[in-house]
Amino acid sequence: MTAEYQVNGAVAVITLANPPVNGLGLSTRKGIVDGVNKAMNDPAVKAVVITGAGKAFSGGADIKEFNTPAAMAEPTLHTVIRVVENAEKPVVAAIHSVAMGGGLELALGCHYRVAVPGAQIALPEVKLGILPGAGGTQRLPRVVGLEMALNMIVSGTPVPSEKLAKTKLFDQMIDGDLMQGAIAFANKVADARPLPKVRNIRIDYPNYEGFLQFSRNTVKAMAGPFPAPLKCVEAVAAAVTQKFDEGIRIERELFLELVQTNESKALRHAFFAERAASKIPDVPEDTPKREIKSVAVIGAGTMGGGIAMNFANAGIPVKILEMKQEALDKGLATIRKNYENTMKKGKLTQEKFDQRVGLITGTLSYEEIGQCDIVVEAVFEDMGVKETVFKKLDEVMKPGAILASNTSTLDVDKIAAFTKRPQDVIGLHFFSPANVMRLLEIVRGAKTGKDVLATSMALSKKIKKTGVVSGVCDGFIGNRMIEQYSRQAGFLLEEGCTPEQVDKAVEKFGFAMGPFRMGDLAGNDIGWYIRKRRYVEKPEVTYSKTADLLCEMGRFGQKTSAGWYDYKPGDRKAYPSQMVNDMIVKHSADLGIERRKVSDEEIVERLVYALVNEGARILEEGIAMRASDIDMVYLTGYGFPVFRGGPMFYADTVGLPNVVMAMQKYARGSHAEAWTPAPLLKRLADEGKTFN
Ligand code: 3H9
Repeated sequence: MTAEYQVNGAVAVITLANPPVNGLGLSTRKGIVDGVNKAMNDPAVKAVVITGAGKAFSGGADIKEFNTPAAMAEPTLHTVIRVVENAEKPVVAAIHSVAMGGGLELALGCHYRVAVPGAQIALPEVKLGILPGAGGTQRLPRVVGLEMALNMIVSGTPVPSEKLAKTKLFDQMIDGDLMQGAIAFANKVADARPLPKVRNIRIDYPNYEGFLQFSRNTVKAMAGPFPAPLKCVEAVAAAVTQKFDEGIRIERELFLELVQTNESKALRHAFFAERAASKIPDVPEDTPKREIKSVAVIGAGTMGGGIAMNFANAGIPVKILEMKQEALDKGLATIRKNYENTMKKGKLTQEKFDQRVGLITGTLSYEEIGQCDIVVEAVFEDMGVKETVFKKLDEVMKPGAILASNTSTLDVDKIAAFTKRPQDVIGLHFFSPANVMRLLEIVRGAKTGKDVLATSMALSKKIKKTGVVSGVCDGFIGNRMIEQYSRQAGFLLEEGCTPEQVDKAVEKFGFAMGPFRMGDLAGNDIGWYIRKRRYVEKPEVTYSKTADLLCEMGRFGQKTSAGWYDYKPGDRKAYPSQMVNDMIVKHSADLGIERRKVSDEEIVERLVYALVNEGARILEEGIAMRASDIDMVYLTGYGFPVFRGGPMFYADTVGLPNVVMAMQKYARGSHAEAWTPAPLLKRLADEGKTFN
């Protein structure tokens, strides 16, 4: 059992001991019930304290157990809380570090709660697409009030314990040693009777109907495709409109409904996927890391500036190197402007603004960056340019400095070979806007040192990115897959779609932006440049020429106020362009294609399954370590709908045999070669297995 029992004078202490965060799995639940029973049967024991070992009181129900028989096995969390609440001797929760979800619900079932300041208190279930299912929606409003409880439950955001000190949630805040304080408190209340129960507290909120209606309206408008937030409101409403036991029944029903939804499964998948991505089997967590106290960035363009901001935000000084004073001044001014805009929105204090701007300096001299611990190159995406830069970096950087390239497609091994220290070279592929997007593809070259990889992973965490390791190939995980998606988007234009129709279908599916609006934002010239290289390197791969024709018209996207769409000055709204649509229709005619009506379903399937098929190849080749890493890349870097869990998880939910069948159907159309199922996809489909 993963809970320990000890008697300390007249107080029994039950310590949850289920690392890493004392998740309330079956064996821990058994341990609690067992401990409470022992304490009740021991006449020497007058009171009980429940606490958690290690870094949490409890992180809540064991999420890994969901949808398995263990989740329903007795004692369930409901039973545990009932046993605690009905105990005839006082039970005190001693809270430190983290009391979340089922952990907080357990504490709410105790007769008393004491806490140290700085503990994170939350009912974060909504972030997993569910709601607190062990009484949280009924008991929290009774101790912190209806409004505060509803905010906490609908947002899932942690509140520091000291902010709740004055509510009925806590009976005492303990400044010194928690266990000493908790035992002293337990001794003090040992003889108190009747024992207080949160369930008996009346919620006093005269105008609750108006408040609940207002909450329903607001939450509905914000919840998007997720059902959980509104159900949270319904469950909390039951706390005021129903008797306690009926409220619990309603909460339970809603919980069981939500736990089965694809949205919740997708969010839980993303939770574990994010944590899995930080693990590299042959680079254990204790791998020695290099110290990063200063950073250099080569290039003060949009990308370089965004990259520099990440490090400054984390308190690390950055030197940006440019070739010309004018470009440097422009880059630094843009960074300043970005910070000013954040300050104007009230998201940055003047002090932090000064600090961050002060951490970023510029230089025109390579010699001045030589002592930096890491340098991130963000120059033009051309191997010749990269060669010049890396040869120079090899000359000037101190021994042990990490040499990183922000290349989005090029061969990191070739780049490493321009230096005499390939073990120090790595790809750090940021996504635009680099100071906003969460993804950092960490490209491991054939010779990249394990310490360099471990340092880069740690650094990604420090700058609040989701680091995902990719092997070396053209485009790495994300851009190699998006190429297949873009190819399909191009073919769809030739066959009968407009950019607007494709974008709308994909956005309805849940993507933040369709491929054509995305192209206009990123700059269509970038793809054009890369395609020109590929026409030479891989002449066998076919593309629609529409994107090239667009670029030949000078329509590079928002930056030229014209791309797949028209734009008005100072306005990012995309207006369908007659000129572009005419070009597309003419191109179809030139190819002798009779345009047809394409359904939204076909658009989505072709784009998403193109991603899935290439993802399967990437997985099979070992470019990605796991399917969930591919999902993380798409969730954090490409706007894939979170509620669908990423392309590989989505394919799993559709069923891989169904994906293969759809691909076979599309293979009967044009460009059949794009629809040859990846061997891994075919095998898993045949064996009735999934990617994840
Ligand atoms: C619930 O309670 C339902 C009830 O209302 C009703 C039931 C009937 N279960 O984040 P970290 C693992 S739903 C299983 O890197 P940190 C995590 O996978 C639950 N495992 O650490 C990772 O494992 P590994 C409501 C869990 O210090 C390791 O712990 N609770 C759970 O940065 C470290 O995680 C939540 O939603 C769990 N509940 O942050 C809380 N939690 O090392 C979710 C964590 O193998 N958890 N793990 O990769 C968190 O927000 C953070 O993990 C926490 C610690 C703040 C606790």
